[in-house]
Amino acid sequence: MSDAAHAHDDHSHGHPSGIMRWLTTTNHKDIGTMYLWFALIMLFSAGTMALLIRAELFQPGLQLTNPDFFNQLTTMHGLIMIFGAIMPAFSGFANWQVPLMIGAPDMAFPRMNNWAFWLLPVAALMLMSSFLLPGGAVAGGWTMYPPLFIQGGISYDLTILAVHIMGLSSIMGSINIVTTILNMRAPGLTLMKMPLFVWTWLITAYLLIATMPVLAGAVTMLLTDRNFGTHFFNAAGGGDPVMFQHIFWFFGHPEVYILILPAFGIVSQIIPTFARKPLFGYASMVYATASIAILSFTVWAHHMFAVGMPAAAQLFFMFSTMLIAVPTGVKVFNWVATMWKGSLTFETPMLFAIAFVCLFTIGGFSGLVLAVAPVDIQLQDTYYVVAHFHYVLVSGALFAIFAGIYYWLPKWTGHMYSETLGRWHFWLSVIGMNIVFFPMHFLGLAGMPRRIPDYALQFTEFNQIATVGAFIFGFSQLVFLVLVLKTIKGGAKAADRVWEGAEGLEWTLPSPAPYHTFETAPVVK
Ligand code: CU1
Repeated sequence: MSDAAHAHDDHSHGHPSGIMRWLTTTNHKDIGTMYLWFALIMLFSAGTMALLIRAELFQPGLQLTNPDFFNQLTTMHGLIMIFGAIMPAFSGFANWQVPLMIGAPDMAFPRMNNWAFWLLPVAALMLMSSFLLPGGAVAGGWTMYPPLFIQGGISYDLTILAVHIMGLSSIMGSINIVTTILNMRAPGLTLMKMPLFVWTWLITAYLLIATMPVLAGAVTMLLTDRNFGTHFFNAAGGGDPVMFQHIFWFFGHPEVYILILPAFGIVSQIIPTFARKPLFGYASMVYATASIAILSFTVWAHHMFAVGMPAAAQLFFMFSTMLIAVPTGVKVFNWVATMWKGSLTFETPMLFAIAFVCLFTIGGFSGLVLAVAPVDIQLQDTYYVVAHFHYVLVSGALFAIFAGIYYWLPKWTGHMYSETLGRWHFWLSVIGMNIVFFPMHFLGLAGMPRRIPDYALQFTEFNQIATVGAFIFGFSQLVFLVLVLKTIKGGAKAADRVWEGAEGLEWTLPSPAPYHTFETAPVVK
């Protein structure tokens, strides 16, 4: 942090220090920092699980794991990446940037902000410790489908409780974000002048408030089925296991957009800066984001084509899913149009943002393939699905998170990161990521099932390629860790205007560092 920032941000007088400072902080920047560190720790934890999975799959047969432990790894990898890494990382960005970008002194409910964060490590510890319980962690997949989930051991109840706590955290965080954005904008900063990142988080927060209680309801019914003799999902007692899938995916599909809309927001901040042009089609970006959010409630059964449903229902969910490609296409068009004839430069944030546009679009297209009901029935539970959602979540959500970190780290720390290390991290990540996940399309089309520790011989080569890619991708994240630590500890002082040539867009950056927030909305040139 720069000296000037220290003068304004000095909270040391009469305030706790050391660990108590972090436990009790109500400062949005502190809480944003904690969210980001928590997300990074979870990324490395769940990433280690992914490497164990890939090591096991390097060749057919069982090498490192038994089938049950393998399934525990896939479940926990998914749960922790979603609820521990991606969502908290976006919460970190929201905490740092939303107040700064709208000219608010802090979040609307600073104490609730602290509480929302500190629930997360509790939930994560509960989830992780379930590996050590009798019977091990949940092995039925992160989607927790009955009847398998109803039969599991004590860790299944612990997982339900952890999901409740994470949901509580998300709801409190979202109420805070909505209230802050709607009530605490600087005078003159109308909704349609807000930076795109703020817009995408406002819409994401509404999605969270609408869907987290649905997930809570679903897992509560699992809890009572498991412990209190109800039969919501038990066919023998008149219940319906498929109903769980309907309820789960009514949460689960909007959740997909919870994991990607803030990424759209980050990329929409970065591309104009490095193209030195205002964002093309600002209003259409806002409406496209809102359309995606609304449509996301109408597509849930595309995850369940294989359970069997009337042709009319298959058609409805197929076409509603395809419809989402329209607003998403609007966004991709706008990002490309923003770059068109711009004065482009390719610093690390821009590299990750461009990779996002290209590679997320691959994930979008494979999503369209999967939307086609008869095709989906063929590809259900194959590696094609794994390839699809990892293009969306790794080269989509995670790359946007990296882009945003590189973009704002100079503002957050007062130091410039190493562009050399940043480029190494980018190229190793982008190459590694494609080596892991592209061959999975072929494996899936050839019929290799997901969540299985062993496979038939003909799948060997593509699995070996994928595993090599996974270790390249995984270990290149250590470059990122070193870069972040070096940037925090020192390095060149960041300029007031970090990204030169984007002055006309200053107020959306925000730059220079708003250690004091502005009183009225700055005029966009
Ligand atoms: Cu979906």
